[in-house]
Amino acid sequence: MKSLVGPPVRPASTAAADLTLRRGAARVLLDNWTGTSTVPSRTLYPHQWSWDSAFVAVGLRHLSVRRAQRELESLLASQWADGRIPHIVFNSGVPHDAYFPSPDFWQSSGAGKAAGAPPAPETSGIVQPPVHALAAWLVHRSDPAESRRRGFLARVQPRLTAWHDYLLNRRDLGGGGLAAVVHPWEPGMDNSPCWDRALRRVEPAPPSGFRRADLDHGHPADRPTDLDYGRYVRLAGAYREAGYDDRVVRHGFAMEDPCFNALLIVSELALAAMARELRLPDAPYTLRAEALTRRLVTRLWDASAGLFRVRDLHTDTLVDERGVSGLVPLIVPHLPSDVVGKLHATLTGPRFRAPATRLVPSYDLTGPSFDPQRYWRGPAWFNTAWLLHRGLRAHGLTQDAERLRQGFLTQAGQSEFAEYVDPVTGEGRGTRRFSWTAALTLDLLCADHAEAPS
Ligand code: 9WN
Repeated sequence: MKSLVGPPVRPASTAAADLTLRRGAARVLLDNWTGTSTVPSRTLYPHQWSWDSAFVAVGLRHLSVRRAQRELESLLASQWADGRIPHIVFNSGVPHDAYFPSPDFWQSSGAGKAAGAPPAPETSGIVQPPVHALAAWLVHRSDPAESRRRGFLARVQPRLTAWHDYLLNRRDLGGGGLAAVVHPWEPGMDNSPCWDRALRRVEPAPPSGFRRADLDHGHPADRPTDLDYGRYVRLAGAYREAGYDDRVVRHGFAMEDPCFNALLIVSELALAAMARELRLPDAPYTLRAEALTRRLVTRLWDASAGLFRVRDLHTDTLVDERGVSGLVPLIVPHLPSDVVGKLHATLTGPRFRAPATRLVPSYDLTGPSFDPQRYWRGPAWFNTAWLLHRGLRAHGLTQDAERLRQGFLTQAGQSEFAEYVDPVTGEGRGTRRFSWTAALTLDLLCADHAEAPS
């Protein structure tokens, strides 16, 4: 492996550079806006994605609070009656062959009808990490008067509560009080080495049965392999055949993911803040956040490794891999102090080397499966860096937070708002003009970082 370079240095004329960056980021969001929401990328991801929309709203609030509200509300309009927020909301104007799996694979309005899928629009049947309530709260905070005038929180709060209820009731597959993910696309870190062992149990769907559209736009060396895709298709197809009913399906993949559950905790705290604003009782949310924090530590913390692990519910064991997902719980405000200290040591130690590396690698730099290029197997992503920036600030680690922020802004500008970067060289990877990279750039340039909750 090439030697690690120091953190990128930002130009002396930072004010001028920031203005250029801000304009560039705004341009990406304007170009990727469809009229009701924002596509992650015009080419690779031409529909609305769930956690992307939440990150996009966090950035859009600095351009137009109304548009940020719309972004979230358009996603919530496709929520299923059982509370789930689907990971993709399909744009009916986009041809089916532009993205795989397309609506005719998921068949939400038919196969998902009993589980409460809306008759339109078509959606996927799986979910993504619950960062939406945090995003909604930040959108509210950026202009509380406008938010109150439009009754924004009063409209979104019940839907967000139903979303969390779904996760805590239907997705507590391990019985330990955490939400489980049932497909590698659900934690949003699709081909992380954390899933490798569990995926070996899944018989891949034959490649002749589907055609990948991602390779029309992405480089095969950057994207997941065909074998991984075959397994993704098999798992999603089995869920569809079971009517997306978590009460009857036997999921071939069931994991408790630390990032997913940490975001649930901060989003519960955001719901508590919303409840106070709406003069509703906040105790149900604060109590749930406290209980979830205890369970996160009990079920997923590995003190000897100094990070949170994924729990495989098929074997009821912790997965022996170190991914960035295991660091993201730093964003949880009420963690025990020894956990915070060890997480910080791991983040800054030889396995992740942040913020001395480019952002934060998605996987242990010294791990057996590290690959600086391929998707979630090493490359550094901007959304996880943004979450860790919030985590560092939440625990008073402001110097490292500021270094990470500076590194983020430099990489975003140099890579033309890339989807992710090589953590060693900083070279941009994946698609460019990627929406959440632009949105979170705007947030790191414009936000008052003292806003609560963390
Ligand atoms: C599958 C849209 C999404 C992100 C995910 C990222 C990638 C999709 C794909 O793109 O996943 O959902 O086709 O690879 O892994 O986090 O939400 O940007």
